[in-house]
Amino acid sequence: MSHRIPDPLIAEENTKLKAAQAEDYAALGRRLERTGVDIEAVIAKVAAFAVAVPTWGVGTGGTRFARFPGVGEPRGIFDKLEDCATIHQLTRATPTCSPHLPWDKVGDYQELAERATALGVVFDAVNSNTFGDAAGQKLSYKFGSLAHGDKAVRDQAVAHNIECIEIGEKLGSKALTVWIADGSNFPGQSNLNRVFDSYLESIAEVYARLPAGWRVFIEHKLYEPAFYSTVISDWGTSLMAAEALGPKACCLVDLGHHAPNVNIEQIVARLIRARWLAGFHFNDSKYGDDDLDSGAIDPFRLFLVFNELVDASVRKAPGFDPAYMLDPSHNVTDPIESLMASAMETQRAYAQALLVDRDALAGAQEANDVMLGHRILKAGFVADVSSSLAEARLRNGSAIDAIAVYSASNYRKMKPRSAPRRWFVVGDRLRRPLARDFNAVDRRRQQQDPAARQAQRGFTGTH
Ligand code: LRH
Ligand code: MN
Repeated sequence: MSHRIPDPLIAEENTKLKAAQAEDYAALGRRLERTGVDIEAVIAKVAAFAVAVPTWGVGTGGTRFARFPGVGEPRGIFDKLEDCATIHQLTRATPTCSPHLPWDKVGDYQELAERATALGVVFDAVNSNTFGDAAGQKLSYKFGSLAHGDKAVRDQAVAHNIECIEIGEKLGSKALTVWIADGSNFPGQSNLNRVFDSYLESIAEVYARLPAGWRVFIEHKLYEPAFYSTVISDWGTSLMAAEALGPKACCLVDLGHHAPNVNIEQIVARLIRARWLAGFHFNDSKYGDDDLDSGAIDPFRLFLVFNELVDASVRKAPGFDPAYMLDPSHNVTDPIESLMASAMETQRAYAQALLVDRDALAGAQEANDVMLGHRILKAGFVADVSSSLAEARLRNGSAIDAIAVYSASNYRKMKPRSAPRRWFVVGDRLRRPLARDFNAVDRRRQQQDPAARQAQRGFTGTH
């Protein structure tokens, strides 16, 4: 690892905070004891909480307007793995990372798998990408991929997804996440039924190639980049597809993929009841698919989602085995700081949901004591569980204040990574619509193919 935050620095920073942490933790323990909650039972669960980091999230994000890369940007998947390892080193809540292909393509997957193991990072669900045209790709996905009108394009997209499964097998993944951008911008542009039929036909071919023990996560999204209709636009459509495919298929909920004010926790409750919940892409949003840090805008909504998840785990809901992943994008913050914050705020929502007195809540609901029910639930949300999260990190050998240690570490400056300046800060290039592609540099090195390099020049970086 080019630079690992030294453990003595973590210990040094913890020493400064230990006394206050012990006091806060003891106070929380006494407060919970009064409500019949054993804080040690909560810590045990919180310390075991895990959420995957998206490899595509450790580089600076951007929008169609501009991208402002920071110092020490990851140049490719090997750098991204180091950053994922650093996030886990300081939070002990992110043991896995979710790769995206072709963005994380390399020549030697054995080497990549060994590198991840050496860094203590495990590969989670692999994500396919048929929402952009990769270098050297024969047919364009401009008008769709798995639901494209042309069978040849659908076949190309099916082949890509099967290749993702094969690469995922080499990396130890156990699931494939399929989000497609397929849709239309104008009424009349596509036949709303035929495109879904085409999708079902294509995804069935991918489903048939799932190895034993694998699942396929179908990710719905209301709109963007399609702005009139999206083929897999909502949980109902996703559920119809999963039911058509079979038990290895299930529905992934990205919190940013719904119309404003949609009751996402109720969608989660329905998918759990139907035994089709795959898991989550946690992030937050105020308007559209803003991909902001988890819990940054509406922590109460995140808490209400975890309330459904804890309720399901307490009553041992059949088939309940959700995969937790983060999927934010970072335009103005250091991605590592933000991903640590997202992981810890997701963990906070889980801890708060663990505090809900479920028997008393059921009693109030049965008695239609509306205010009592609301207050019992809200009591979990208003509890300050910060010291229990910090205690879990401390006991897991990491930082009481992960973000303080990170900023004290000077990590970015310590990394011998020259920002691939020549690709991103050439002025005119920023005016081009940018596509999300973090390791153009990697691929170019591999391809050494002047034509591909030329094609690459138009394809620079990240969203
Ligand atoms: C689509 C999405 C999907 C990823 C992409 C990077 O908006 O949430 O999960 O493939 O972001
Ligand atoms: Mn997502």
